[in-house]
Amino acid sequence: MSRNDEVATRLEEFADLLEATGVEYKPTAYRRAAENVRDHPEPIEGLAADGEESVAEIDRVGDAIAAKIVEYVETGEIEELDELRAELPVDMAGLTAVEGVGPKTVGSLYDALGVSDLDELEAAAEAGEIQEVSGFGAKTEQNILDNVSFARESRERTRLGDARPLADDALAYLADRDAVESVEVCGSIRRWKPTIGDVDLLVASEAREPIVEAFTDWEEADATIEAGTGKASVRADGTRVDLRIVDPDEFGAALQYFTGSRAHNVAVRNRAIDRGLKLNEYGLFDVSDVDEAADDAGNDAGGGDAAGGDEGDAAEPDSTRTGERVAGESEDGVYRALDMEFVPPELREDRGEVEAAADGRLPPLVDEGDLRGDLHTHTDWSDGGFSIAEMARAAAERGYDYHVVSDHATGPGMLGGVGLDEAAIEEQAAAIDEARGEVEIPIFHGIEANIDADGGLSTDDETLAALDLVVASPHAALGQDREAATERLVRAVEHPHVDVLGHPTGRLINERPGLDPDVEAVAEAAAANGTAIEVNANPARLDADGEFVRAAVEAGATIAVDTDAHSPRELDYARYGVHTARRGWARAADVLNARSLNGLRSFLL
Ligand code: DGT
Ligand code: CA
Ligand code: CA
Ligand code: ZN
Repeated sequence: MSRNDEVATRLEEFADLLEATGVEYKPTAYRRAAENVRDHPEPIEGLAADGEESVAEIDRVGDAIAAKIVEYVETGEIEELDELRAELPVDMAGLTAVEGVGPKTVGSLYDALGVSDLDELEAAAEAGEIQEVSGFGAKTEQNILDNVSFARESRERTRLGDARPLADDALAYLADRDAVESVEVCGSIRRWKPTIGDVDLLVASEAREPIVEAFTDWEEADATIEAGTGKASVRADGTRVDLRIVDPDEFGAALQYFTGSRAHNVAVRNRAIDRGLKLNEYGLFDVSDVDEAADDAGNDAGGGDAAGGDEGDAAEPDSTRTGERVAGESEDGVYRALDMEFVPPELREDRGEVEAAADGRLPPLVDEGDLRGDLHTHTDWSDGGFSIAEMARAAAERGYDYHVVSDHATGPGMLGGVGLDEAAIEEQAAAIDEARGEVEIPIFHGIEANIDADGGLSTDDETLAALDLVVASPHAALGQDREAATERLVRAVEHPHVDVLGHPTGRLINERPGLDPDVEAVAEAAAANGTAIEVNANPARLDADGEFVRAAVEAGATIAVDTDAHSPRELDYARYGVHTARRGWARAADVLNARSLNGLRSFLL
């Protein structure tokens, strides 16, 4: 965390505490200042060293806030913040993670009931105490009960979009150390799970200490949790990062083991056992000649009678190096020695991939390089920050063959006049035409229409018919029950003008769960109507998720991998979408925007 981030976080905490104690206006001022400090290009400690005036030159940072920033940089504390913390000793971040609970609610519930953390909040709601507090009702209490466990989980897991860049940074840093022969990420992050518990890194090296030392010296490491001989853990940007160091000839087996998932590993280990082999983090061993006595000396699980072992034995591997080693240096070699195809990490969830790899029928998964364009992007015509030509040019620079502009239409969930009405869409058509003359790749004029609570669209048919492509997405009424959500989405994909069902559940990872439709029913309707199901690659969404994609692919529906970019930089989100599609077993052939320009055109006919 940079000092700018750190200072911004303190200012935000200040804002929350002020708001919780009933202060008006000031919280907004602190939040705006926090945002600008966070985005400010110069290090805040340098400005603070030059004095309050320099700090106050940051936009929206007034004298009073500048003084507090200098105080913090100089002393590590803000006296007034400490006083507020003492007045309201609560886990603000944890409590406000509950959807619908803001700082004001936290303040009221602390005053009335002494609620200070998530456990106490849940207990108070379960006891029916919250609806008795003035200003609260049964509905609020039920909302808290419904959302508290989601909030608890959110606090513990990091979004892939935050963890992956951190892991990439660590990878690049470690790859640069002399003693490191190879380095890889493993764990859930290598499987591209939407959220991750911790980041796991694996290094192959003959050395140990210099690597542990380099790792704890990593610039992003805020604290060392543990530093042993073969492993170490640090905290970076609030996330735990685990490092293990193994000998180069065991790297493949360790990579296989620490990539998980546990369920996948159990299934693979059972296959090894069936073949008289033993698989653990050190390698794949032929144990058919190992006698019981020698084995007992080593370990009491699995081993000599392994060939007859059941899942119970396999769940806890025999973690010795006994037997003749048949594979372990490369991960590919481990799978090969088990007569399996290499299993891409995204598939390792024990959902049939072990059987498919053994039968040689794993699908050739879509790759990052397969995308030929983006079908869902925004410009400054709605809430994007860049012009039509700027966005299309950025797409061309990425090597794409075409670009789709799909700004928001008006409708439910569009606040502050963000969306385009029918007249504005027509006006935009002329602007798109103009941009076509300035950019070398074809630009399609699309729209992101809103799906009403009952599945209708908020833009009229005539306007939709004139557009090149229609993405339809839910933005409001996301708390619907399963039946209503399913009917709504099925109706939307059946709409004759809808080409792509955008971020189908509307979930925001760690923020709101979104709709929970019957994905098979939606997938079948999409296949029957020739409507693509979007994997929205924004790491806050990853929607549809792997499971939904799998249902879509199995139903024969088409997938669209879109970034929903609001800036050229956000086009980089594509990789999260591709790997999410891979988690759903999608091939390039399943992906609409992996098709050529002509392929896309014929789909849209
Ligand atoms: P996470 O961090 O909660 O998102 O999930 P993972 O899958 O990264 O889990 P983690 O970090 O606890 O461990 C990384 C991988 O290492 C895990 O996927 C499988 C493997 N692993 C670690 N400890 C064990 C164990 O005790 N038994 C087995 N079978 N596998 C383990
Ligand atoms: Ca992990
Ligand atoms: Ca771990
Ligand atoms: Zn949207």
